[in-house]
Amino acid sequence: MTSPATHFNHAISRRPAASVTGGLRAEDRGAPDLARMQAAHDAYIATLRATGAKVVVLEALEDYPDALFVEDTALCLPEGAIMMRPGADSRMGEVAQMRPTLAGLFDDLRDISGPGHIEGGDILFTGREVLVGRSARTDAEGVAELRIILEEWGHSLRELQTPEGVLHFKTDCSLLDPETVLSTKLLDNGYCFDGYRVLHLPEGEEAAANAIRFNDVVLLPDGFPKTADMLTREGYDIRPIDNTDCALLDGGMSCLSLRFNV
Ligand code: CIR
Repeated sequence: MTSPATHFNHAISRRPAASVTGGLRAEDRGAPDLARMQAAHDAYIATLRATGAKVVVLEALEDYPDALFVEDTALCLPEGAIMMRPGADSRMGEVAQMRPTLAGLFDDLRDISGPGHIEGGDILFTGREVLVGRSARTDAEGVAELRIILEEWGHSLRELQTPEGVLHFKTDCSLLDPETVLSTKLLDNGYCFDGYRVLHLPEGEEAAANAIRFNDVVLLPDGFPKTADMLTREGYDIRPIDNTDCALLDGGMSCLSLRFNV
């Protein structure tokens, strides 16, 4: 079964720049290793391409250390794309860098014009609805502006809360198929995923929560054997990807691409 929330013919990624070593992070656990990060990024793109999707790979942007985390700049839906308005000042300029690429692909391109803020990492499209977590990066005004556009496109938006200390809503969850969500117990507090089947991350493997279902495979951070076993037992075809360096900047599988159908 295919769904516009899990099956895609296109993706956009951006190469990490040397400046990525200065990327934002909640806690400093050391700087990422650029060469290893590039190798992991290559493996990520090859995995997306192996499913048959066309992957556009944009040039690195030295002025924007976090620009490889393209997901935060836009929301791509079947009806069109919406440029976000990041809550991190240093990331605001990334939106204008992404806009021309999406303008070339989408007939209907909208902008969150502010004053509110919203980042793509706080948005989970499940096919039946759009879940948005308010966070330190995504505020009520940003969500309200998104809601107006989504209502016009016939999507319902459910506003939730990203837990304190968690960067983005999707830092702690992923869509595995239109009925199933992978989530930390912390995020799945009993109401977020009402109506979905929820698989909880095994204890100690919460950092594997940011995975992506992309066509018939699930890209999962490498090094989480209990999660890998659980998903394999559940019938998912997993592709482990080294996330060591992105994790130092609070990034995961979803952040590294925009995924859509055109
Ligand atoms: C940031 O703090 O904005 C970046 N270092 C990480 C962004 C991760 N993006 C995402 O989860 N969508």
